[in-house]
Amino acid sequence: MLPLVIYAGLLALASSKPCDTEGANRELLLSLNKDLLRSLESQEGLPNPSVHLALRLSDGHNLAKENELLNRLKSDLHNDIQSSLTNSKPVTGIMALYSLALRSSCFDLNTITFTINDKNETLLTHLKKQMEPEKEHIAFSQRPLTNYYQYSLGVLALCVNGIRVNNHVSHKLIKAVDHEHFKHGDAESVDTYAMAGMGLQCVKHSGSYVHSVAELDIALSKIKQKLLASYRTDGHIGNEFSTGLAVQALLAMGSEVADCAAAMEAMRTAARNNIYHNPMAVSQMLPALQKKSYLSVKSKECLNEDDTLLLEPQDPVVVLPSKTKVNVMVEVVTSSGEAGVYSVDVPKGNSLLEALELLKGKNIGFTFETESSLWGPYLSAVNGEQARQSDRRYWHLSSDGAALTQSVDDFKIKTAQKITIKNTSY
Ligand code: B12
Repeated sequence: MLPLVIYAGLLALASSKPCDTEGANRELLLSLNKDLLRSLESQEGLPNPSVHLALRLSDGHNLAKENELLNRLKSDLHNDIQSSLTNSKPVTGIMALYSLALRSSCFDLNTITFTINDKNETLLTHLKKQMEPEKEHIAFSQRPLTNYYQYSLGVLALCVNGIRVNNHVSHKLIKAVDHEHFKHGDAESVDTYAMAGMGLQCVKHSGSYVHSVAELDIALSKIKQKLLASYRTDGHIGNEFSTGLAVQALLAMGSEVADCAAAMEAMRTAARNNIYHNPMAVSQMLPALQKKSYLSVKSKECLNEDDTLLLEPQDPVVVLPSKTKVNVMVEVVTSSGEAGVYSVDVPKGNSLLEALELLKGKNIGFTFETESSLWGPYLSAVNGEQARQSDRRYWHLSSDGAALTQSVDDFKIKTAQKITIKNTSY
């Protein structure tokens, strides 16, 4: 009897941590999936179509909560896009994400319409129309009205929803790959290469690009090569926040899962180290960890879905402010090159946003404004000076000379440092 018990014990040990990586990975996926679902409870502002998309691409579901989010997208996000359209604001990216979110729930997109000048047209007709001024803008200034990331999202969303993408629109994207026009600030934008890769791969599958298939293939292999060349020694492609999209794109472009293994492991390590607490970050990496891409939405049927994803009640986490304070020097460099330096002591662990608020409260001439975005608060104005997208300017953030890879809200102050906020053109 005793040997049997020992044997059973050994078996149980062998099938649990730390050697059972498959089980541990499954648990990690489940916990990320739950984090994303839980983010809906605390979500302020507009419902996030990227979160919906990721929930729908997951293997496990909570159909009631997903449906609730879908309804909020159809009302709140819809109204917001309608009001942007009325005010002639470009909406390519958000409209594309909205259409992908609806498609991921197998919702009939023909029933979704927007009105401009009393004319009611479907979402996809509007999206197709949005691509025209984007394309015209590229023709005279080498860049879309919004950015190449949103332009690629537009191509992807139209194609995934079965709409034929205008050959000239695809051609402009192919040329931009060729001329290496995908920048994020002054660095290459891995996220944009990834999104363009998924968009163009979809166009290739659809067989609608009749300009030159060879040209399309060259662009796709260049994108693949760019993504693979962006592999860091720690396994991330680009940075922690572009790796998810990069893996999605590589998978969509036909790479073997094994070729992405290092990147997947890097994302799992980052997830265990709580790097992905922003729901937007989780929404871009979770599909990749489940070996899916936004292209998978095209074949989604929404049949016999698992509905077992439940959220256990959680004890509220009370974070007491740290008694230790650290000094933050904030340097502001305006568009004319003028620099001003401010100093503030903040509780260790506070966000940069909290530090800036403390600084503002000192009434020593420092002010700032933020705008909400899918990634959280975007710093839009400092000391009354706006850095506008329309002027191709933004407030670039760095800490001791290293560019921040997170928002003012996500970046936590752990040590004394100098933050530089510089009005930069791009
Ligand atoms: C284009 C882009 C920019 C452009 C935006 C203007 C433009 N041309 O449209 C520029 C170059 C200005 C920019 C700036 C920054 N960016 Co940027 N950006 C992107 C990119 C490639 C696409 C965003 C987009 O259009 N999304 C589609 C639309 C539908 O979504 P949206 O939320 O409405 O889009 C707006 C916001 O995303 C906002 N935005 C852009 N970047 C950032 C970054 C943060 C932190 C926030 C809160 C908002 C924000 O601008 C978009 C257009 O209006 C994403 C890549 C990605 N994976 O999402 C990175 C990305 C969002 N950016 C990132 C970062 C780090 C920054 C900076 C903080 C860099 C820095 N060190 O200064 C700054 C923002 C500083 C600030 N003032 O708050 C990270 C964010 C990661 C994170 N964990 O938060 C991403 C994911 C890139 C990456 N892999 O590192 N960015």
